Amino acid sequence: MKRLFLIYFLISGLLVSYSYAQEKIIDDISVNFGILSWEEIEKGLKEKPATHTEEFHLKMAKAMSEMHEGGFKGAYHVMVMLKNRHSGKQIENENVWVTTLAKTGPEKITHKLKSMTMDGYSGYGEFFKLNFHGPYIFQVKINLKSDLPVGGITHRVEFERTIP
Ligand SMILES: [Cu+2]
Repeated sequence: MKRLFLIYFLISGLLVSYSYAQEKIIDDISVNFGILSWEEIEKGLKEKPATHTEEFHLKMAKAMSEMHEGGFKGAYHVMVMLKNRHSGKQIENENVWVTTLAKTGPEKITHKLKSMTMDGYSGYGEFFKLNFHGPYIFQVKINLKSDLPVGGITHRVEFERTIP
């Protein structure tokens, strides 16, 4: 999902390694995971677009800032996108949860993600208030209504990020 990758890069305007969108495959489901801080979203909102690309940043930053009842200082926008690995078809309207585990402190947060669309892509997202710096584990739990593409109903995959 090159486009998603691009969104995260463009909004931040900087190379922020933890905000890379990353893909993992679990049971033939392609899971794309991304995270972006509220500060970076706000930075994107302050851009004065001079080019089409910058206009696109601003549009995406605005869309993200208004999602899930709005973001706030200290929050991180967590985003998951699902596709059938074989058909490439987006997997929409399913149940997705993310649990964040801080490695440097006693913090464990679980949110059920809400449906979201960005630039034609459907996904799942929510703002998480993360209180620690350093390494975090993001456990993604996916419950599909049917067991398609393959495997059981519940699928789990983990991502790791270092929160600066
Ligand atoms: Cu969102």
